[in-house]
Amino acid sequence: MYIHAIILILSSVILGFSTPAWSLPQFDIQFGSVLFPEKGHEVHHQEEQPITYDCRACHINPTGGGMRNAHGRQFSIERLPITEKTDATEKAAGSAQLNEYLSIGTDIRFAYLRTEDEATSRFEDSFFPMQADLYIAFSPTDYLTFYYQDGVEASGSRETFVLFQNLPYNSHIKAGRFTPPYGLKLDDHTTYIREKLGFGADDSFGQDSGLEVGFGGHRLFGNAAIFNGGPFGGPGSADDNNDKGFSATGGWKSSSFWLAGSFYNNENELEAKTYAGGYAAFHFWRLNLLGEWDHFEVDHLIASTENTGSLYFGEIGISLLKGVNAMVRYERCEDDDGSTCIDDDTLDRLTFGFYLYPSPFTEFIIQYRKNSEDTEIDNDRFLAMLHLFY
Ligand SMILES: [Ca+2]
Ligand SMILES: [Ca+2]
Repeated sequence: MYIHAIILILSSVILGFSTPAWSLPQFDIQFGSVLFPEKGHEVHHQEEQPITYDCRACHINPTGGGMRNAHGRQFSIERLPITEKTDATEKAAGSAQLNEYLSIGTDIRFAYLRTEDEATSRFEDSFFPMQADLYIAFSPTDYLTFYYQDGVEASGSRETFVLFQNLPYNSHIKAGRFTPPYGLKLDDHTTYIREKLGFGADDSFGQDSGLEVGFGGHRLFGNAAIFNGGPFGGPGSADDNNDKGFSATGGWKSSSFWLAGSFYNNENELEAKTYAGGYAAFHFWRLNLLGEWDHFEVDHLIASTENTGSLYFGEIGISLLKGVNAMVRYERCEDDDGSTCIDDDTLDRLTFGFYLYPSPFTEFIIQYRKNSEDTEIDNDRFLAMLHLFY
């Protein structure tokens, strides 16, 4: 069994491609009160860890995304799917923990994308594997984890780091290659709040090499990182100057309300980028509300031009029944000279979608996105995606 896992890992390392998975803040806010109640002791959080409403409740990476921890796996068989948990799925979830020290995980996303004729997307009518990643985590002690991600698709972006964890105040130190902490960190890399800020697929999801520190308390959380920030940044890039990129995010999360802020600064010989923003989430009844606002300033140093603008994101999700969610999402990008916002001729977006969890470890997404421009063109988009995760 272990030999098979190692062979699989080695072969994916040799293939040398990968893409990161991202966290789902929707889950945090939707299920916060169920999984992490304010009072009393509950369920499946690891006993040695304090209850936190933050990404690290379910992911090994404290800033979210990628491999799930034991609690995340338990959540994905118990709370998420339409079907009830069985002994078989419990056993399957548990088998991710290969032994006391070694655990594995995976994300596979297979998508179908269709766009209207006037869209600039090359995925006009395409099936494609968006992601096929394998994770491995080796934790020789409670305080140390070696984290590896590799797979096919989206070459050049893999999170790989050493993590010192369970430090005082549930804090951590991370050293390696990772996506710097900023904003809601949605799983959808095409949202403006990711794509327009350099956390999209064209920018290797913003990954860079550096150091991060953070903590996840019962309600307060914070994460900060320094990274190379080179003009040709991205995974594995070296730094040819003395400037370092910096980002941080932090705030307050309870089981039904979040309020947090983010900051990002990165200067190199080509450009200087500064972002600041806030995000919030709210849960009541069957509804989840998520919102993020970001202000950005990009100085193009060679051309001596400057562009400032704002990004707006709002989402309302509703849990129709267990394992069946619907959402509507509004996005807007506006800036001074159009160099950030209008490169794809899109200013406003409205996205409608259904998120189904028919069985454990399975997600099925269908989405329709209406793109609106000052000069209207036919560029709406339809997405269907099967996502298997473990
Ligand atoms: Ca630098
Ligand atoms: Ca349009």
